[in-house]
Amino acid sequence: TGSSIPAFKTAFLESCLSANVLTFGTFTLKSGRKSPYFFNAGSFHTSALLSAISTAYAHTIISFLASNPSIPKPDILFGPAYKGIPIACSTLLELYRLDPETWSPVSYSFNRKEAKDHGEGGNIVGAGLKGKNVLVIDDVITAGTAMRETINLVAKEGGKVVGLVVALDRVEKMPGPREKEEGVDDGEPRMSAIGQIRSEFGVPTASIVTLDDLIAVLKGKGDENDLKRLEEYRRRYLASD
Ligand code: OMP
Repeated sequence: TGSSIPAFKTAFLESCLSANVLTFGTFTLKSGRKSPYFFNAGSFHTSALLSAISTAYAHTIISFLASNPSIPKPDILFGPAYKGIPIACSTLLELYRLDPETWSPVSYSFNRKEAKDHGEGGNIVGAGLKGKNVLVIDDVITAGTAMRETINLVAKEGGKVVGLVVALDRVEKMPGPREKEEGVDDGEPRMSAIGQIRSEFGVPTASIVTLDDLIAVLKGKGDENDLKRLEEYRRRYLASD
């Protein structure tokens, strides 16, 4: 129920709803799934919204690190291009504001989408990743494809991913072989994309909110029909962990 959600999560979701960062309709996802909702981090483009999203990320990161003492101190906050870029920069500023002692030695960086062969060269803008502890920050996880690409990219640059933080964990199960080939879900239970990454790469993960938090906030407030479609979608694709 809504009462069990921390106030900052409710506030974050309410900002997303009022700014249409969260929208309802029919959306084809990167995974091919047809979703009744979509989270567009690109719509967080006003100063007030940027402040709201970076504050929510910063609080999530601080409690994530506090509750996972085995995570080494991050050297870098890495935001994958494109949507991760303003997120990483603004969140690092907010972390510094909240706790300058811990965060002043930390840098941000991000990747170029296009390879650059002149000037300073390389595919990374900001701090280099070689030998560094990298905390990855991104917008959404669905099937985990984007996150896997980022993990590989950081490894290729010689960095070590020490944690992953997203705004929204859609808590969807991994696509099975039949879904990958024919786009048809076989109805079998499967682990979540984030859970799979956590166990496969041994990397701890966190999210500001999940689909369940969104459903809880929408109850009694949102459009009945949207809510029904969200609950149906959740039943169909909900992960087993
Ligand atoms: P996966 O790579 O399947 O985990 O999908 C995550 C990516 O899909 C995100 O980084 C976004 O580019 C995009 N996405 C959204 O931005 N919002 C959503 O609500 C859903 C997706 C998506 O396509 O799954």
